[in-house]
Amino acid sequence: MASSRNQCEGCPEITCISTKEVLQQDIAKNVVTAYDRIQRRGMSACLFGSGGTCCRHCNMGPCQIIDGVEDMIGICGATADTVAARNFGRICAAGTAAHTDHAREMVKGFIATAKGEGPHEIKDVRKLHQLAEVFGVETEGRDKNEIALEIGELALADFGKQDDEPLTMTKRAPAKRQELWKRLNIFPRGVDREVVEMMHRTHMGVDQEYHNIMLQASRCSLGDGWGSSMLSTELTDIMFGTPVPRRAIVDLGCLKEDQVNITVHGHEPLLAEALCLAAQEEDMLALAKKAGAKGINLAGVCCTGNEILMRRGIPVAAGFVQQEMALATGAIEAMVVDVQCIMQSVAEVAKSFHTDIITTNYRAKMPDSVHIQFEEHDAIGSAKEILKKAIANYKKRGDCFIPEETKLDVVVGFSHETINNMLGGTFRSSYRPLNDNIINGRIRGVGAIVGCDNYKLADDTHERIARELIKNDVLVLATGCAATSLGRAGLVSPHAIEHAGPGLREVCEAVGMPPVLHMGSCVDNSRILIAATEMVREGGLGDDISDLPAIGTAPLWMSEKAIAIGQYFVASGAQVVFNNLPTTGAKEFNNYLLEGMMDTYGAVWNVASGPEEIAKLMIERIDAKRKALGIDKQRERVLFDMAMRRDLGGGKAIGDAGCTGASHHES
Ligand code: NFS
Ligand code: SF4
Repeated sequence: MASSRNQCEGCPEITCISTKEVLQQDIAKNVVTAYDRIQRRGMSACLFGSGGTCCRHCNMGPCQIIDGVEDMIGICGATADTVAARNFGRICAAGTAAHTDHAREMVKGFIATAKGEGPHEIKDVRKLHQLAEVFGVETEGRDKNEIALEIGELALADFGKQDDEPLTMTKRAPAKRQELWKRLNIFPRGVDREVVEMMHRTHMGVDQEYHNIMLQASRCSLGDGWGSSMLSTELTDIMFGTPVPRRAIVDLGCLKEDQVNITVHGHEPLLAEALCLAAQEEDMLALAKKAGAKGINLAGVCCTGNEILMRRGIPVAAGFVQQEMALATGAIEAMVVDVQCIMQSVAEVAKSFHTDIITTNYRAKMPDSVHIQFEEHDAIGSAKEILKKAIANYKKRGDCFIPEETKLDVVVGFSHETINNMLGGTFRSSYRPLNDNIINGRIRGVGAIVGCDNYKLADDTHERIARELIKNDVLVLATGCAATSLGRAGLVSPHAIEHAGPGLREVCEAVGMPPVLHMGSCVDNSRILIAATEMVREGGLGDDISDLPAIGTAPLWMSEKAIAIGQYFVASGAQVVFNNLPTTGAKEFNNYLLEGMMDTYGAVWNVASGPEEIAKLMIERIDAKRKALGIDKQRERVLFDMAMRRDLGGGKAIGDAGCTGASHHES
C-alpha cells in the first residue's frame, strides 16, 4: 500500500479514482510518478523562469532580469519586457513547429493515399469537394484521388511558400478578421517561414519592441491555427472519415485482463490508424490467440487517443497526467509512442513491468526503449512488426491491476459538421438553431475547455470548470487531454444534461447531445475556429469572432502548443483564460497581453487562478458580449418563462431551478 502517495506535499490533491487505485496497489509501489518527483525535488520553480525574464539568447548571459531594477537588465541592455516577449514568441514558435511537423506528415500521408500507396483511402468525398473549393481545385468530372492529389500538393506547398501571399485556409476566416490581419500585416504566409522569422526576430539584437515581437507571434500562431492545424484536421478527416457521434469509453478501466493491451501514445494518427487496421487482421489475431490472449485491445493515450476515439470509437485509456498510471497497471504489453507529450519517465516505469516502450518516429527516440520505425509506405508491415513485439510480451505479464469500474461512457465525434447537422438536421444543416438558441438565451454562450492536464492544479480542474459552465447554460466544447479528463468525470455523455441549467438542458434534450461536446485532439481546435466562423456567418451574433459570446480556457496548460493555440485564438478574436502565464516578471508586457491586446485584436489573454474563478470569469466575459450584442434581455425573458412554466405545474420537465442558480444571475 502506498496511500500516502495520494497526498504528496507540494502537489494538488489527486481526486481521480483510477489514479488513486492504481497507485495504492503493491505492484505499483516501486513506480515513481511525476507526483513523487514534484515532492522529491523539494524546491519551487525558478522565479525568473516562471516570470519569463531569464534570457539565454547569447553567451554574454544567461541574464536574469528584474523588472524595474536599474542594474538588473540584460548585459546587452534588454529589458524585462523585451526578454519576456522574446521568450513568449519562442514558445509560440515551438508550439507552431510541433503542430506543423505533425501536419506535414499528415499531408504527406494524404498524398500517398491519393496515389493509392498505403492502406488508407479517401473516405469523405463531400469534405474533399469543400476543400477543393477552398484551394481552387477543379472537381467536375474528376476522380476523387486526382482531386485529392492536387489538394495534397497545394497543401504541402503552403508549408514552404516563399511569396507574401496569405495561407490558403485563412480565406475561410470572417471577412472583418481578414481585413484586420491585412491592416496589421500579420496574414500568415508559409508556416515554416513564420517559425523561422519568429526565431530570427527573437535572436540576440533583432526585434526589441514587444508589440512588434507579438505581431510576429500572432502571425506565426495564426499559421498554426488556420494553417497547419486546420490542414491536419481537414485532411485527416477526408482520409479517415469526418467524426460522427459514437459511443465509446475512457479511463484505465478500458484495459482488458485477458487481451493483449497496446496503448498508442502521441499525436500522429497515421500510425494509430495502421495499428487499428493491422490488429483486425487474421494472422495477428491468431498470433494473439496462440499466446493465450482472447484478442488485441488497442487503447489511446493523449491526442493520438483522441484521434482514434473520434473516428473509430477506440477507447482512450489515459490523458497526459495518467500516462505513468497506465503503465503502473502492469497490464500493458506495449506502449507505442511517436511524437509530443511523451514523458521520458515512461521508460523508467516500464522497467518494473514486462512492458515495452516502442518508439516509432526517427524524430523521437528514448533511452531504454525499443525502436521500430514506422514506414509510411509499408504502414501495415510496420504496424504488424509492432503488434508482434507486443503479443510476444503477453506471456511475460505478471500481476496486474485494472481499475475495472473506472470505465466511463462517452459520446464523442462532434466535428463542426456534426454540430451543424445535429442542430439543423442533415438536410438543412446550419448553425441557425445554435445562433437562435444563443440569441433567445437558452444557451448563454459557448465555452471551450481545451489543452493539457498537468500537476499544477487539482486533477478535477476541468471538471469543476465544466460543471459551473453547464450549470449556467454555457455549452462546452472540449478537445485534447481536457476532453479526456471531462470524459473521466462523466460529463461527455447525454446523462450529464441533468447537471445543465434549464435552457441548455432543453436544447440538449431536444437534440440528444451532451452538454459537453468532444471535438477531438488539440490540432482539432481548428474545428472551433471554423465553428466560430460559421456562427458569425450565420448572422445575428455580430460580424466577427470577437463579437461572439464565446471564450476558451486551457487551465492546465503544459505544452508550448497550448500557448500557440491561445495566441491564435486571441489573434482570431476569441478570448482565452489560463491559470498562469510565463510573463509575470515583465509588467508592461504582461499588461499588454491582459489588456492592451484588446485594442489590437478585440480579444485578450486572461488569467484567473483556480477552477471556480476561471469559470466565473468566462461567464462574465460571455455576459459582457451578450450585452454588447443587445441580447442580454432575451435571456432574462427565457429564464422567466421557464420559471413560470414550472410554477404552473410543468414539474421537472425542464430542470430544477434550485440546482442551476442561473435564474438568479444578474446580466
Ligand atoms: Ni494537446 Fe495533445 Fe494532451 Fe496537451 Fe499533449 S496530448 S496535443 S499538448 S498534453 S492536450
Ligand atoms: Fe543577456 Fe542580452 Fe544575451 Fe539575453 S541577449 S543573454 S539579455 S546579453
